[in-house]
Amino acid sequence: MTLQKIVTTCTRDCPNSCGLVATVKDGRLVKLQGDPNHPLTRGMACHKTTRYIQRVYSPERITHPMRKVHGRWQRASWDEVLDLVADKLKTVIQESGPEAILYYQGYGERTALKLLNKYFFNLLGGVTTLRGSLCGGAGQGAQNLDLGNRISHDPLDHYNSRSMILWARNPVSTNISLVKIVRHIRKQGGSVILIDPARTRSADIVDHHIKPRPGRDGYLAMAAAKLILQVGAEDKDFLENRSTGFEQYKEILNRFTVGELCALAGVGEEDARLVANVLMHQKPTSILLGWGLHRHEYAHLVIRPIDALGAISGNIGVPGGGVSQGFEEYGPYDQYYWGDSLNPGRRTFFVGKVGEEILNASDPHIRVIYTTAANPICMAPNSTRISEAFNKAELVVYSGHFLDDTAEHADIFLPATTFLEENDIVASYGHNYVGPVNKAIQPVGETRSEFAMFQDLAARFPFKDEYQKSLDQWLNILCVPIFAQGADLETLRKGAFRLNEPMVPYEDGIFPTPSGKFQFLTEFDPSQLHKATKAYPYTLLTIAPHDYICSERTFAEHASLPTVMLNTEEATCRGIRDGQEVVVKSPSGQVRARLKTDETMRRDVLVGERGGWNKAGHGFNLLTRDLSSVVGEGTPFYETRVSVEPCSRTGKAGSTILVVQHTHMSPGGHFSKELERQGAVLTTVMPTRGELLPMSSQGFDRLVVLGGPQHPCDDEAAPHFAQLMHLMRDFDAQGKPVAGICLGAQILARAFGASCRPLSQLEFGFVQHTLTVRPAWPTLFSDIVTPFLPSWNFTKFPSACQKMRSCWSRENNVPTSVSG
Ligand SMILES: Nc1nc2c(c(=O)[nH]1)N[C@H]1C(S)=C(S)[C@@H](COP(=O)(O)OP(=O)(O)OC[C@H]3O[C@@H](n4cnc5c(=O)[nH]c(N)nc54)[C@H](O)[C@@H]3O)O[C@H]1N2
Ligand SMILES: Nc1nc2c(c(=O)[nH]1)N[C@H]1C(S)=C(S)[C@@H](COP(=O)(O)OP(=O)(O)OC[C@H]3O[C@@H](n4cnc5c(=O)[nH]c(N)nc54)[C@H](O)[C@@H]3O)O[C@H]1N2
Ligand code: SF4
Ligand SMILES: [Mo]
Repeated sequence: MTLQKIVTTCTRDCPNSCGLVATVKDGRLVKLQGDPNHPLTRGMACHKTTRYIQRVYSPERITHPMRKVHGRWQRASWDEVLDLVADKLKTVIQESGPEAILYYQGYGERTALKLLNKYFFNLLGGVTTLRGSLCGGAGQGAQNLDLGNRISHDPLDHYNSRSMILWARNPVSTNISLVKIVRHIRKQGGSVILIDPARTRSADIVDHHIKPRPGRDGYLAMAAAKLILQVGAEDKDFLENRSTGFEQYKEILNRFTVGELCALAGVGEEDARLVANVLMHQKPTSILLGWGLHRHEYAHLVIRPIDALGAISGNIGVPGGGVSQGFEEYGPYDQYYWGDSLNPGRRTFFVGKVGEEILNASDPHIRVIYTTAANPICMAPNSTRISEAFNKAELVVYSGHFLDDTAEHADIFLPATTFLEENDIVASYGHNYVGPVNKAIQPVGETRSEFAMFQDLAARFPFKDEYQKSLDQWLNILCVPIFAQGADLETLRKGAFRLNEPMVPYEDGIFPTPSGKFQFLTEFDPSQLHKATKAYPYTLLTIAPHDYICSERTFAEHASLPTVMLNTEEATCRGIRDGQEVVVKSPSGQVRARLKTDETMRRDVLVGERGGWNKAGHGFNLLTRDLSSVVGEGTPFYETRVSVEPCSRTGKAGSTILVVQHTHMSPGGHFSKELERQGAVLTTVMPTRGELLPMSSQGFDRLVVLGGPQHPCDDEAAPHFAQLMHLMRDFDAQGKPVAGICLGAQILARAFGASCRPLSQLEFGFVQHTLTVRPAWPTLFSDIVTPFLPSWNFTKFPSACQKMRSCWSRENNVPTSVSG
């Protein structure tokens, strides 16, 4: 037995960028823990990552290249797919020019070597790429106006804070090393305030939770600023000597009373007083802006007043203070190797409107889309438009791990390694350390790192000599700016290295603005802020899920429906209650969901978790609007208004289905989930738990009998079989479809007098199979479950098909059972 411990860094889209130790036993990853030697994360790792081992070895992971032939995925070799891609790129460039190719680089992994992806496309001649951000653009843009260049306090400096404001940030789910700091501040007697319209888990670790109207907390910041000015507690030295525009900002403040500002922000005056008091009496205060604030069209009108509040209260440029947001994760590398200077002036598409941009593109049209580490069809706004755009392309290449929404729209699937199977270097957007990405295990199956994929692809092009270098050679080139700070590749591989960035930015009072000073917001036109309409009364907040990073999950991990949260009284007014199925509608689409009510919530928001896949019925971006923030080219996901209605229970979508389950070990799975997604109401009865089967089919439209460990003929061990067979016959007699799965299929056979017998040969594992009678499903359930049946009923579980030859219902003499 060999046991190895490998120091590495979590590269997932998370500001924590934890140092990790991977334990590998006989070549297999068995444990992932926090690295106690990491100076900031100090042995922490979240539950998502300790569970990441399941993702690496998931049976749902795609571990060999695939290509789509006549709409169906087929396994292929690396040479086959890379030849195909290279040939198509060459043809398109020759016929339409390089801009007919769109390279879409996502946020899944942002390491040093990822610069080279775009470098590849620039060597190719400069394709169409993206601009703007789905994540942080608006906030950066706004802070750059005030500070010149957004620079955040080193998180370790927050240990110097006497108080903290988590402004639109949810560290319990999204940034766990802050949790420790929050606890430290409170233990020292300081206050921590959370400002968030939604009730998140972070509400449990703070002293106060203020719930402003989304996109309007600029008014709260103004109210608090006014209160500080009213008592003369402002930082006069800073305002006089290190800022410009304060007089104009004061004029903006003078246009409102504190009461008016609080009303506009949707908070009480006591909330503004609380913020002001903490800032005045518990200095220094670190104000931490979360990414929730970026997702508004006028995000700058929220963020700039918060910066102003930081300045007025004397919290800018002081240890333990600051208005901090994030860090540049691609910052420390040699930016030349994006390759953008090779082809200046190439076309870019705004990422927040990418569907529209692709569809409107002409001269040239987009013919090839190449995506890496991204799931735009799920994660960018207005999914429907993006699907349409992807469907129009001649070739879509997807590099990733699972068959998510974007992969489903692709023609070529390039199976990528995870960070545990590759070597690299990673910087963070949450702190100042770069960390090693050290390979813990050999790539699973035929997966390859993107670095290896692009190296191999480049071998098919004339620029191969320029591009093909060893991984170490490339890291030595890309990391030159880090080496200039005293590291070398050896040091970087051993553990976290702190970049030469300030603990406390702007400490010298000099700002990289045109004036060299902090710049106040000097114009403010509130008429620009949106109003909710009666038809769509709620602002949809699709926030970070606690258990996953964005859409990084598997299909099977999805519950049947996503959950949305609404204020309890508001739900009552709409005639809906906790646990009920609802339809969430926006002008662009609708999504079915299960309602959770919460009496502590604001009444004007509906909260869901982002990242669930469209194909699993969880796609909230089917509802979101695609537009750009006014400043910073961010994506205002939260400018989406929705309505919530109870699900209609009429027609096909309202089908009422009785499900008979034989053991808690064999729940409904994909089949039942899909029925629910399509609107069926499932009533599950488990006779083995003593629950009674109904006497007849009355009140139900269909029957599903699931599998289980019982022998299909052992009536003594399972005395409910007789009643179940009676029920099956009754459903059938009433013309109501019956589906049996595994054991359910066998009982169905018995119910109609067919035999249930062992196969003539030993059955072990998967065997080749063919469809016997094709049109069974259309007559049974396919009116409600069309999307997924073809891929999994008879094709994936061949042996079950054999078993089912004997299972027939009288109706049309077709099989009525499947194995899942
Ligand atoms: N578990 C987990 N961790 C993650 C991620 C994940 O998906 N899951 N995603 C990662 C990524 S990509 C990012 S960008 C970060 C995001 O990290 P965070 O910013 O901490 O999380 P979000 O949920 O994006 O947004 C935070 C909060 O902003 C609130 N909010 C929205 N609009 C407003 C507003 O107008 N005013 C105020 N005051 N609050 C508002 C939302 O209700 C939400 O609770 O987390 C990273 N970490
Ligand atoms: N409605 C709504 N939508 C949102 C947001 C919101 O708040 N609300 N938040 C936005 C935010 S903050 C973000 S950052 C974006 C994220 O948008 P995306 O980056 O498009 O989405 P992710 O779900 O993070 O998908 C990243 C994928 O990369 C894969 N991956 C990880 N490492 C690698 C690798 O090394 N190589 C390859 N090829 N693949 C890899 C992961 O498995 C995952 O499938 O979504 C945005 N979308
Ligand atoms: S997902 Fe974030 S919190 Fe979890 S281990 Fe990775 S970096 Fe740390
Ligand atoms: Mo993000």
